[in-house]
Amino acid sequence: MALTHDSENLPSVAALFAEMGIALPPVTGETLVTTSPVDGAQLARLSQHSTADGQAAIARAETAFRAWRAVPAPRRGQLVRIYGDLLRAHKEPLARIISLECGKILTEARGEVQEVIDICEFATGLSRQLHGLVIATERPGHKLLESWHPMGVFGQITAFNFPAAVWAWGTMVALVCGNAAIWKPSEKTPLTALACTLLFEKAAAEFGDAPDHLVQTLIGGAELGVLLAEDVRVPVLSATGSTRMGRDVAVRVAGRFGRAILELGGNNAAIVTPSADLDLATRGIVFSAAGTAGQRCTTLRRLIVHESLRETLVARLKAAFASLTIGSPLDEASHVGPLIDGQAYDAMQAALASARAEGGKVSGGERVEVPGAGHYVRPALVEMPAQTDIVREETFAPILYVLSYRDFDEAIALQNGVPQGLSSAIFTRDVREAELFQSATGSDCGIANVNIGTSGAEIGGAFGGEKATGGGRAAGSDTWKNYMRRATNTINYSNELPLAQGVKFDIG
Ligand code: UN1
Repeated sequence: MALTHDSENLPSVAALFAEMGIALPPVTGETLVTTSPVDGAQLARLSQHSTADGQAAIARAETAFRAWRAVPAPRRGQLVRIYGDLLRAHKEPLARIISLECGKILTEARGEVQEVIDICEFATGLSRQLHGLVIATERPGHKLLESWHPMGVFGQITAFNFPAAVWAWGTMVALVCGNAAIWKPSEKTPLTALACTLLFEKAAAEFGDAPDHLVQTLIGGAELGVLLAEDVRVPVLSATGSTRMGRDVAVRVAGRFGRAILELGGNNAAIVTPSADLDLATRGIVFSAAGTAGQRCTTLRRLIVHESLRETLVARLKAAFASLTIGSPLDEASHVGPLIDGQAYDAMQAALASARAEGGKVSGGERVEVPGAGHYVRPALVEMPAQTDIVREETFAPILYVLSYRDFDEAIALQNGVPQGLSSAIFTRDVREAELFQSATGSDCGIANVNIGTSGAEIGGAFGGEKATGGGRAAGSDTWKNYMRRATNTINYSNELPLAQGVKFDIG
């Protein structure tokens, strides 16, 4: 039996899988036990892949790639379109699996499945728009152009907090580009990964002539990520997670001249200026800071507020944080679900202790009792005297540090004064401040928003950030180029052989 559900209060994983017309494979060999952050109950026992399984998967993916690259891109797009339609039909059970397994509230889990559907639409359209340039040539009777080709096997390492969407960002685009894909999901969310992969197999069956093993998933520990990072047969690897993990992956991939697409930690800030609409700012701040229990890479972690507003805004935020419903993510009334596990809870409490030691005044952050063994907390607001060491670190929990500023330049310096560079926002009605914030001398992040929070980006824009965030752009805009190799082609259709740069090399 693959499923050994031991909670009476949670929906059955087996029933949710059955609703989608899929079933978990039987368990053999090494097993991985998954538990739900909702109440600590065991959700399932799954077979783990060994590194030998991983090696074999890479070999199968190479074979699949050789067939898939020859299929015209718009036809490849049809597979992704079918997959998107399948997810539309099964949005609710998949959202419930996500909620059960990573603890995000249902509306956000549904939003995550929607994000996958959106990227399927995006990638389907893209499948008719993969294009190169034709460039002016200096030689008569010649043509100079660029063409784009698939890379081969695309490897992907993803985190627990977006257990489906981040995979789809990369894999759906990689597929229309003509690659085969291997996914190493977080050990904390293998059920979502299996559901996504099994549904993909259904889409492939409906499509008809997709090669076998076009999309594979490796369930298991960090050694499988290392395998993907080190294997020269994986020319492009995307990794989403901590900066520590990304540094390790980056070095391994660079050591074999592979291409890495890294989306790592964020330490995102919002500046609130004297002209801001405070009602709108409060709503934007609370969703970005407390949503997903502070476990998005785009979560708002730092508030940089003009000193004249500090007291008013802090009072509003304290009231808003106190009014949030903390509880089971499966309860439609909850705003904030559990942290992923006890380790996340301990890291949050340790960060709050450091903040206190560095002069911070903490409100909230305490454990909230919810039946079962989940780790629920009230989001914390921490007024800091300065941007101290703990503020410059990313703690993956709902802690919002409050800093104040006097001059706008000081606000920008604080915003940029951390190692990470993912997302940023400004709340202002002053067009000069808004423009400056978005200019070359403003925010140094990959995302710079005006009058909305730092989280919840749409899939159309390129997503990722600078500095310790890793510099990668995983999806949206023209990031398909990351999943392809570029060839420059010069064609001579004349009877002469003029050399570039006027070089003469006459023979005979
Ligand atoms: C992440 O937390 O790794 O912008 C991704 C957002 C989501 C994606 C977050 N669309 O918050």
